[in-house]
Amino acid sequence: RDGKVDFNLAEYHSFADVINYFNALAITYPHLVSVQPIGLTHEGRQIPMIKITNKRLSGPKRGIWIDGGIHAREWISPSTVLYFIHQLINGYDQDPIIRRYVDGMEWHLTPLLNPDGYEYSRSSTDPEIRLWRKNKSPSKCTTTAQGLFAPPQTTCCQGVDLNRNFDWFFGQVGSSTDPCSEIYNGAYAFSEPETRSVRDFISQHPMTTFVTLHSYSQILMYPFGHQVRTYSNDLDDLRNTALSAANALQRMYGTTYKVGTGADTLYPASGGSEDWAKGKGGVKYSYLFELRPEEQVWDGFLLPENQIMPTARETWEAIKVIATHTLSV
Ligand code: ING
Ligand code: ZN
Repeated sequence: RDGKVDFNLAEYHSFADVINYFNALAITYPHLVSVQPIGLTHEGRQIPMIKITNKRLSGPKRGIWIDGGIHAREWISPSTVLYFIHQLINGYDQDPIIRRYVDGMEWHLTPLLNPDGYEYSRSSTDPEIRLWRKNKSPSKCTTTAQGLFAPPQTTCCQGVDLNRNFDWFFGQVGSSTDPCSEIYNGAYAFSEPETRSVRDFISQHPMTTFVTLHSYSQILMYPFGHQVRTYSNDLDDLRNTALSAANALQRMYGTTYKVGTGADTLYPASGGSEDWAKGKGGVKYSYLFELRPEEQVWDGFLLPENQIMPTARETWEAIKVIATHTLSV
């Protein structure tokens, strides 16, 4: 439960609930909160972003970006970002560490980067719909020859995998040019309003830190994910920070995380936001969390609501480590 604003963090929420929650926060905590949508989706929804900082303090502040919900079916990710928002706002008067974070940094939190996909995923328990991953970009058709005497086949499909649509070795590995694929990368880099909104916001608001939340597998990734054994020149700093973040996370409930690049821990894939943020977005600390549950389960996207709070709490411990490093560079 939130303090002054009534909102149950322990359940999954609709897009409309999140919008209403943000508006209530902006009214209740005007000195800390601004609501600043970063763009419009294909279906005309606003992509909600909340900025949290002590507005009474001017002067330079470190920028930190956290997004969730880039993939529609990964419901735990938006819920975890909402918990971070709650912690920052409600901890401000109680906890001196949080006060340092909110005084010294500008937090930019986007819990639902893909609201069209999220709302679609919420609309049915039919696996085709509940397990939707992409956005809801208009249908694209491809025609393929069937051989000498059969007529050519045309198939049309909706949606781009937004985490293949960033400009980082776009279209090279772990992505597809087939619009019907789950990992369809789109017609060109930044063809999608959701990815363009991230690019445009970050180019206008430089960030020290970029964090993107996915599920599932319990992995904390740092760049680069497009090729195995490929790292930034400050690898040691990124890796050591990630290791202490994963340690802090584990201390809470014993949840174990792997730490490494996406390519080294899972599979190589290009066009991801975390790689783009580090490689082209001017960010120092760039991380991707694969939240609960562990890798081995088959129904990992259907995380029960009773796991929202533990997942959010332990992940917040990791975020605090990353925030402390953000303040110290
Ligand atoms: N996982 C990420 C994906 O976009 C990833 C992880 C990114 C792996 C980049 C390797 C490289 O495929 C989810 N949850 O989709
Ligand atoms: Zn994902």
